[in-house]
Amino acid sequence: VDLASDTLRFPADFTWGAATAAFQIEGSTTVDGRTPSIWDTFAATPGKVLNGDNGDPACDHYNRSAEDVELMSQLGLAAYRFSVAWPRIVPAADGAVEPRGLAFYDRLVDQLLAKGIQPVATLYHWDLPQWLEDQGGWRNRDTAYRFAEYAQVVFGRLGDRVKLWSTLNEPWCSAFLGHHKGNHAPGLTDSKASLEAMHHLLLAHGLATRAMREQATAEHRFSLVLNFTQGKADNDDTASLDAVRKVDGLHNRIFLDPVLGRGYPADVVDDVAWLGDWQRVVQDGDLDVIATPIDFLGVNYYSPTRVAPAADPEAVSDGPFPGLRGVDLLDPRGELTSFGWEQNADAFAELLTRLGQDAPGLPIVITENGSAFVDEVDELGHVDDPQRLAFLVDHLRAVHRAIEAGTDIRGYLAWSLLDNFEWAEGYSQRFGVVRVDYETQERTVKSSGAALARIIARNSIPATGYEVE
Ligand code: GBH
Repeated sequence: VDLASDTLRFPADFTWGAATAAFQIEGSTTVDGRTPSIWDTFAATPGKVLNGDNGDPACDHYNRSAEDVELMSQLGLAAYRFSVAWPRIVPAADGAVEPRGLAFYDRLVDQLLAKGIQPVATLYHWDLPQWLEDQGGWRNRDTAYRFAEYAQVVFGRLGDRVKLWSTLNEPWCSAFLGHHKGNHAPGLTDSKASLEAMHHLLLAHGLATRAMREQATAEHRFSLVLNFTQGKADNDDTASLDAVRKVDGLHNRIFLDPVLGRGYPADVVDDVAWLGDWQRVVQDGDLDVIATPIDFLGVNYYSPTRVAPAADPEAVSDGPFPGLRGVDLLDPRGELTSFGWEQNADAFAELLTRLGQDAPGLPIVITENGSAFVDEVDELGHVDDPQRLAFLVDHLRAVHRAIEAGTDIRGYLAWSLLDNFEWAEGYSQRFGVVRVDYETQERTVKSSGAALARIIARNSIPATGYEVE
């Protein structure tokens, strides 16, 4: 690391890339035997997704993967994180495997390898087959076993070429946004059920990791991708620190601790006990399965969470955290993204530094980080997005700082390669470093994307300012 100069250099073997997810980019939702996922159902339900948007045609990536891989190659990506659509692989309750679904990912992996791009596969990025939801979805323990079977199938087909695997993307969102807040599929608002879904998701992660490890070689690396936030209070009195503790517990620790073999954190279990006995779904041996060792942790980070102690310590907090009481969730601060999220790279550095201390010896890959802004296309067809570039550079400085503080961070994958279907916000929020024109499907590398390419080529960022030569 180059301390003295005006350049912040990343470790020589640092892996640069970008990420996407199946439902957000593929389109072709009824093609080659695919059946609906819970997100197809949710999007078809009036009022759930902005403007009535749905997964078709999205970025038409299903038909354009060769072109998109070429684009990745032009950007110099060393790695590409994608997800596999479960309803393409196991479309129906009979459990039969759909060869055309597997063939798509098989081709994608070959296209990536032909360009020297390392594939990073995520098995579940929120698109649960609707047939499984009809059997109770993540509220049903059986779904965890079905997931392990599906993982084995995909690993069996791609594992000869894909070395880096993640089981779930952000089970916090699947469990809590999907079953408590209800703004994500399947759209339930049952707090206790959301904790049961959480347990089954974590169980699914452990079972799938075990199943894949049985077929694995020494080169394979298994992981779970969690979304983290950093709780922030204005004061450091006991009540403020307790508000931070609660949000940290229900966002970060309730997922990370059991995976690290520490079980569900006692303080959080205590905080949510008033919801009822969700731990009735925890069976003997489950925590051992969930604690199956992972080789790296995928960290997704977007923004901090501002909190203050509530006047009434019993008051139930509105928002995404089941069972949270006595905490006011405050508005984000400063210049917000178009999504209304706070931009706070210092909080990212704090989070990463703490993770390095809390989980020593566990390598971290930043599996998502990025920002949504309203982009303008100028007369020349260029997209200049200085705000997205500033977000990128600020957050890379945070990563660099955390590495220097001792956190073992192996790579950074920008969210996202392409503008795409932003869940409940439909196509209104653009996170891509490449613009997608949804009428023509034309791709245009934004100025942030061009800068990312230069950052990758240099393996460094400027210490100050946002000019990337
Ligand atoms: C990720 O989710 C997803 O993995 C990805 O698919 C998605 O496109 C991307 O980020 C951008 O959204 O408003 O109270 O729910 C990030 C999900 C973002 C969830 C911040 C929590 C704020 C809290 N997180 N969000 S709340």
